[in-house]
Amino acid sequence: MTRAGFVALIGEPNAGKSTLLNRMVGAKVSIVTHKVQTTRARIRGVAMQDDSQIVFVDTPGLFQPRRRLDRAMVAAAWGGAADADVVVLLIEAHRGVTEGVERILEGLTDIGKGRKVALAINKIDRVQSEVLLALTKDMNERYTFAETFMISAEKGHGVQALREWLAKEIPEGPWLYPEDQIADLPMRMIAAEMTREKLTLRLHQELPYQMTVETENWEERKDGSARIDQVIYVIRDGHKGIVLGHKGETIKAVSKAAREELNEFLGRKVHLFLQVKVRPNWLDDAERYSEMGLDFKDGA
Ligand SMILES: Nc1nc2c(ncn2[C@@H]2O[C@H](COP(=O)(O)OP(=O)(O)OP(=O)(O)O)[C@@H](O)[C@H]2O)c(=O)[nH]1
Ligand SMILES: [Mg+2]
Repeated sequence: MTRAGFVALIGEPNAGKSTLLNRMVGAKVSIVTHKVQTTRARIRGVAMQDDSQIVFVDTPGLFQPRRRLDRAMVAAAWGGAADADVVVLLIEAHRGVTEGVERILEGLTDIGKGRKVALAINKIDRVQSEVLLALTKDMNERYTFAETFMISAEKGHGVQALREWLAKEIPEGPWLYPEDQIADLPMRMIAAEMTREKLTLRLHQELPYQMTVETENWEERKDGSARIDQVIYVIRDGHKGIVLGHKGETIKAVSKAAREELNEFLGRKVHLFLQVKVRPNWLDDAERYSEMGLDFKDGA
């Protein structure tokens, strides 16, 4: 008897959801940075455990949205939870029960009605064990979690126990993907995300939140390599200058880092071409949202 089901990973921005998804899948499917609001849409990664196929759904962090994009991201995250068989709430061990976590617990009163919710206290490598016991008690007094796990998504501690528990919780049924598939996301989007990760790591302050990357063209070449053309949309002329950098240094470094990661991911040579376009209104442009995998209407 096989099992298959969806497990949504939810939590505040930066909780480590994407890091956990990548560890569960065993490959880098979702981008990770030290900055908040890195993930913008739902990203599916597939993991096998015994006879169970667990489809992990990484979601954007839950926060109080201000802009249209923020609202669409938060809606995508709650939508991921509402569609899942099991929900895992990630919190950061060293930050404890923040206001943001309290707000998520309020949201869970509804979402939790139709499905089990597990708590994963992440980043346990950053705290003493006494802190963990107190936090576990506090969180379980606030919400009836089906189970509590203490993990380090980055180091791997406790992750196998979570995986084995989830494998038993998802419903019986045939697998949803071929056994060797690890992601359900168009390649052009994975490629755009890789470039956005490298940009986010290099750019400061608000700029990462005011740009988006799209793959415009993907050409398979006869020699087995791929030519990938991407556009970086920014909202101001000044931002274009910053993304390009002095003598084009920044964009060159970003392009090199993204290309190297793509080469490795695809297992073949990639020629990556990046172009920067100024689009003052891209944050209110429906087409940009569908390219990101978001629903424009959710941001209204
Ligand atoms: N020390 C420590 N750091 C971690 C752990 N897990 C994740 N991180 C770090 O936390 C930061 C955020 O990780 P992400 O996986 O991008 O977090 P996220 O929840 O997906 O964030 P958003 O996409 O912004 O919602 C990164 O710098 C990770 O390296 C952990 O177990 N221990
Ligand atoms: Mg993320």
